[in-house]
Amino acid sequence: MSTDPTGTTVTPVTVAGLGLMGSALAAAFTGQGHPTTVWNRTPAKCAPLVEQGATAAGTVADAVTASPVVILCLSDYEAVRGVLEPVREHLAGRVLVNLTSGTPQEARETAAWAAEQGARYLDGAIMAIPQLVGSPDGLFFYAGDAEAFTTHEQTLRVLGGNTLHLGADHGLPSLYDVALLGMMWSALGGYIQAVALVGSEGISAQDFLAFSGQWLDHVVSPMLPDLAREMDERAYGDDTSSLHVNKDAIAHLVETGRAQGVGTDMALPMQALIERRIAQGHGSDGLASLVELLRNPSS
Ligand code: FVH
Repeated sequence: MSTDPTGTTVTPVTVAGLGLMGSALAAAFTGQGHPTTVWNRTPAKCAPLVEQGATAAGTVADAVTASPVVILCLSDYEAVRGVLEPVREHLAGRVLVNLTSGTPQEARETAAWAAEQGARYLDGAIMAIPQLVGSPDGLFFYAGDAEAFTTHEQTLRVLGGNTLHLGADHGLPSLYDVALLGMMWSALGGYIQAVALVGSEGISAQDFLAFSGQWLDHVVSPMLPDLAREMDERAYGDDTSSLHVNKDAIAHLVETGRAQGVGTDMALPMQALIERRIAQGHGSDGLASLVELLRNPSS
């Protein structure tokens, strides 16, 4: 162990993978005084980190043996296994923290493989862009070896103030990751649809921005708690608006888009879900009721 300039003990870390995200992770560690070893397949990417005080490892074996905590941030899980397999004999007793994006299944398989090597394994998901790494709002999910998380929580907190352990199931960070990304894509898809529509009358995205933000903040976000309760209880009220009402409203959107010569690709899947649920006899339910179609895709 080493100490930072304030005399606090800091854990040496290795960061393997110095893309945009891995470089930001390594920079956060060097910035907080952690002895930081870096490795990247293309060695040139180590240079800016070395200037900030990191040590470049010439080989993966040198990288993983340099620190008790080894952070991996590569393009995908296949790359992770490709990097670690040749150095498997060096992994026993180390804490591997895999911040590479993937599926829950990949996370669980990699955790099982790491256990076979005697490594302690945390899988994680970064809910932040590189510029947010190291900020108090940076959200990082982890799961797996709870003792390893507790031991190294302060070190991991260097990467983001909002650092959470979700439990023993290594697949949960990836599950939360793709769920939240799915929300982002749907919300932004709706926004892009709206901009295309108002743009057909010459209204710029900038001019429409104030209304888009207000709509999300004051109408859409406040609906979430009620929808959450209804989906958990599987009891669907129509306090806000029924599926019948939404069917007519989304038909107006599709009709208007066609009349304005604008694609309605973002709205069509939602329209199909609303019509399907009504056909099942649930037209008096609210929008939360659509979750039943996703819970039972063949229904
Ligand atoms: N950038 C972001 O905003 C997102 C935020 C959320 C989380 N993601 C995930 O983080 C992983 C890395 O993302 P990245 O942005 O750093 O990606 P790149 O800049 O493309 O860097 C990729 C690094 O992976 C190395 N690499 C790829 N394949 C291999 C391989 N077979 N063997 C060894 N290394 C490999 C690559 O090396 P090089 O091309 O520089 O030699 C980079 O270091 C990712 O899972 C995101 O989903 C980021």
